[in-house]
Amino acid sequence: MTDTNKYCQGCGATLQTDDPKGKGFTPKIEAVLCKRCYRLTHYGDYSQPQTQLIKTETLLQKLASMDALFLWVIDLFHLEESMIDGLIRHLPQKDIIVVATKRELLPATLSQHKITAMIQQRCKSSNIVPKGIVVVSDFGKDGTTDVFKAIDIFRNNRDVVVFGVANAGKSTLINALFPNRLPITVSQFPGTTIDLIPVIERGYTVYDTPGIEMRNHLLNLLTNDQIKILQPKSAIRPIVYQMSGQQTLIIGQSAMIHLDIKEEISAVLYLPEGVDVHRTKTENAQSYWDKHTTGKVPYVQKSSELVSHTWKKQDDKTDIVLMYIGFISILGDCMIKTQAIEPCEIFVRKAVI
Ligand SMILES: Nc1nc2c(ncn2[C@@H]2O[C@H](COP(=O)(O)OP(=O)(O)OP(=O)(O)O)[C@@H](O)[C@H]2O)c(=O)[nH]1
Ligand SMILES: [Mg+2]
Repeated sequence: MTDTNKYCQGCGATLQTDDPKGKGFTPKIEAVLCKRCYRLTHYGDYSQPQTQLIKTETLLQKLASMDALFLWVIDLFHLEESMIDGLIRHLPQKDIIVVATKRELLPATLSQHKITAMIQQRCKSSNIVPKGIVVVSDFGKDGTTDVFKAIDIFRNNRDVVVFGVANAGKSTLINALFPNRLPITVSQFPGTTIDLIPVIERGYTVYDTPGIEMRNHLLNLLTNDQIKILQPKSAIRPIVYQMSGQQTLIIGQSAMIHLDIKEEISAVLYLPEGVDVHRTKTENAQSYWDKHTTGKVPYVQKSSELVSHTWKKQDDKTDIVLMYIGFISILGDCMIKTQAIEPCEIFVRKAVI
C-alpha cells in the first residue's frame, strides 16, 4: 500500500508497505519515518537497502522550475568537492545565497574575511554571483541567525530551497534552523535525503533536497568505519613537516605524494585524525607502498591501478587536495608528482589558508 500524501519526515520518500527493498518502506503506513530512517536514527544502522537516488539532472530541473530563494550549502573543508558542474547553466538567474558549513573544522585563526574571499573566488571561477555568503559552524550552533537574516532580506515572499552536493550538511542546517520539529535524518553516508522535504515554519516553506551526486565515487568504496573517519566532528589538527631533498608522503593505501625539494619546504597536513600518513625518502617509497600499506586508511577493497601525475607549482603556497580526504599545504619551492589509486582524485590549487 502506498499513501502518496504521506512521506517519510526523515528522508522525504513516499511511505509504502509493499516493497521492503524500495524507498520509503515501513511496516506501518501510519508511521512518520520509513524503516531506513528509523533504524539509522535509533541504531545508526545503515544496512537497510540502498535505493536509487533522484538523478542530478532531474533534481536540478525540478529546482529550476521553482520560484524560490536558493540556499546553496557548501562544505568548507571540502570546498572543491562542493562545486556543482554547470550550476549556473541549470539555475540561471536564481537568487542564490551560499551557506558554508563545517567552519569549525578549519583553523580558528582563519579570518572570516579570508573565508569569504576564498568562497567568492571559487564562485567567480564558476561564474556564480551569490546574493550573499553566510558561514555556519559546529552543526549550526553558530551562524543560524545570519542565515535567517539573509532569508529575511532576500526571500521576497518566496519559499526557500536548500540544495548542494551530498553530505554538505543541508539537513543538519535545517535541523539547526528549526530545532523544535522532528529532525530530518542526517548521517555521514552520502545520499541520506531521498526526496524533497517541505518544512513549513515562520509562514513559508523551506525545502530540504537530496544531495547532488558527488564528483567521484571514493566514499562509496570505503568501509563504514573509514567513512566515519573522513567525516570529522571537531577541528582538524594540522600537522607540520619540515622537508628537504626527495621525500614522499604516503597517505593510507590511496596515494603517494613525491616532493622533489629545491632547498627546504614546510608541508602542513589538514587531514582527519585516523588517516594514516607515512613520510619516507622517495627512493624507499615504492617498497613501503608494496609491503606496508595494506589496510592503512583510507583504502579501497578492490585492487586498483596507481595513476601518476606531475604538477606545476604556480604559487609559493600551494594546496595538494585529495578529494574527500583532505589537503596538504606546501610552502616553498618543489616539484610535485602524485600517484594515486583510481578513485582517489588529486589536484593542486592556490593555497586557501
Ligand atoms: N564537523 C561538522 N560536521 C557536520 C556539520 N554539519 C553536518 N555535518 C556532518 O556532515 C555529514 C552529512 O550531514 P547531512 O546533514 O546528512 O548532509 P546532507 O547534505 O543533508 O546529506 P545528503 O542528505 O546525503 O545529501 C554528517 O556526518 C554530519 O554530522 C558541521 O557543521 N560540522
Ligand atoms: Mg540530507
